[in-house]
Amino acid sequence: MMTTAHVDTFARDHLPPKEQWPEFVYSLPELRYGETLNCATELLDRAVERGWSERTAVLSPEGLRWTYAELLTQANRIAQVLRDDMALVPGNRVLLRGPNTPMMAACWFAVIKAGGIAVATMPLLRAKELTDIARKAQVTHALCDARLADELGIARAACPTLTRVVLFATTADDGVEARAARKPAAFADVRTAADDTAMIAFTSGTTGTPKGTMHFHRDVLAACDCWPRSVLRATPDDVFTGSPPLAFTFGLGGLLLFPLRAGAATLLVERPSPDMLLPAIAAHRATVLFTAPTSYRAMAAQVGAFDLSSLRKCVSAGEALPAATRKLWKDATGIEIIDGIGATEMLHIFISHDEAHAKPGATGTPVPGYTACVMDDDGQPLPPGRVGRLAVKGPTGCRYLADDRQLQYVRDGWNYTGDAYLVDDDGDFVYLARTDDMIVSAGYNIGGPEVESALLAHPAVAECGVVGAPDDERGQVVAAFVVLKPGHVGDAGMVDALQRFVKQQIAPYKYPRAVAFLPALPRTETGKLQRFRLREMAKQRVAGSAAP
Ligand code: 3UK
Repeated sequence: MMTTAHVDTFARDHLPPKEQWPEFVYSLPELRYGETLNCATELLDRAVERGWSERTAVLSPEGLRWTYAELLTQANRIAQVLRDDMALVPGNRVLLRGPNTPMMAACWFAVIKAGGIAVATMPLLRAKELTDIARKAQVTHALCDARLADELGIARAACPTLTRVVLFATTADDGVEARAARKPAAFADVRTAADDTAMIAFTSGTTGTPKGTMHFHRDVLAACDCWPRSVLRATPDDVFTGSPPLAFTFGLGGLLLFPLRAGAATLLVERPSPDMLLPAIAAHRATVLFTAPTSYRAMAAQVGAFDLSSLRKCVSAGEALPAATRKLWKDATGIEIIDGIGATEMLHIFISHDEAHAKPGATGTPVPGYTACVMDDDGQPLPPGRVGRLAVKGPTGCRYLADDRQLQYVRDGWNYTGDAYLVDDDGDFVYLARTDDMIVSAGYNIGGPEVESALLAHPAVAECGVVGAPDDERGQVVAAFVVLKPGHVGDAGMVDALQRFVKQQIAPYKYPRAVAFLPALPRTETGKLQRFRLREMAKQRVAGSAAP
């Protein structure tokens, strides 16, 4: 039995019942953690003990640079602001709100050190979404970047439990920086149990109320000790950078936890659009890049103007990496992208490949520590070549905060990610679509991403999204929404050219019978295409007679 350090037992009280948990597998020797474990102690205090105190830990393009010792001290001081000024007790939930900055990183560690539970939120969230999250997680405290304080202020009125809010990125005397400066540099981290909840990450779901996924201290370290060790293999000389927000577990791992676990540095960019990221990489000689497929496409067009010779590893996740995008980036930079599928429920990446084993169109193989399987609708494993539901298990897994949808994500000990996959003859896992997004047209199953991949290979196509549109005759037809590159015109001739092009690339029955042109595609803050929006558009166009 592990002894919890949580005085506020909310998280433990709202875990799903044990019998609804996935099976947790600790097959690797590096995953044997002690029963008392604080992941912030392991990542920061141990880094300094290891002799990394003078190495750079975090940087910003604005010129800020903190060593491991400085980051540790800042986190220790903020932990005391939480405990002594804000009356935090272990187990309280602390909402974090801010763009990716060194202060946001220090605040994350401060919460964990003080035994709090970090509830990081995406910068673009509005009051309504913040309210949903704060109410669901019964958030008691918040540390918020002063520039994003307005929406949180509105949300607060509807969140009775949220009584203590302090702002950072401010010189105000009652702000985090000024308060922290008045605290001693040392702090004794709360000795949490390995199975105390360290963080609640909310999914960027498109339907229903957001789902909070609960991750323990040992889960955070397990994420650091699986994919990063076996696939990424960073060194202390690496400089990480990229675009995903720290509130998205792709960003938390890739831009904070993994670099620190490796003794490396992380360059945190506040507004990481391609035109900000590229000069930042060049100026700081970044070596490891994390971003989404759409951002690789956008950046590929601009690389010529920048010295990217420092880059050595480029990681893509969040949605499927089209073969055309992999090629575009390789042609532009010479670098083979590392693709990996991860999920908020799983904390990070569980199927991936390294640079040497990249295969266009495939995600890769299960990351050591994880097992993956393609199942039929009854939960029976399917043979290679057959499309089914992706199921995985490993040292991390799904525990929703007070949510019946636990029963959908976890069955028979497996985590079902909601993705349609097949295993090819080489044993590589190939993504088809989200299970709910498979297009069924005249009895054929078609994955939108495969058609998108084909379209992206056409020189006039900048971006595209393919969904099913309702059709009386065929049930659904394949409908493509295309963003053209500058200088191309979306006329009937272009529709015809794109349709013929797709028929040459993949089985002709998959070609888009409907093609429409858009100035931009609807995307989430995490770079994911919002297919439901495209489906709504497709439906409306059908209803208004002419298909898209
Ligand atoms: C999709 C992919 C194909 C897939 C995430 C890396 O995306 C992350 O988490 P989310 O909870 O979404 C999970 C879903 O996104 N997906 C992600 N990566 C890929 N599909 N190829 C990929 N490489 O549908 C999955 O079920 O937002 C990614 C690390 C941490 C994460 N949270």
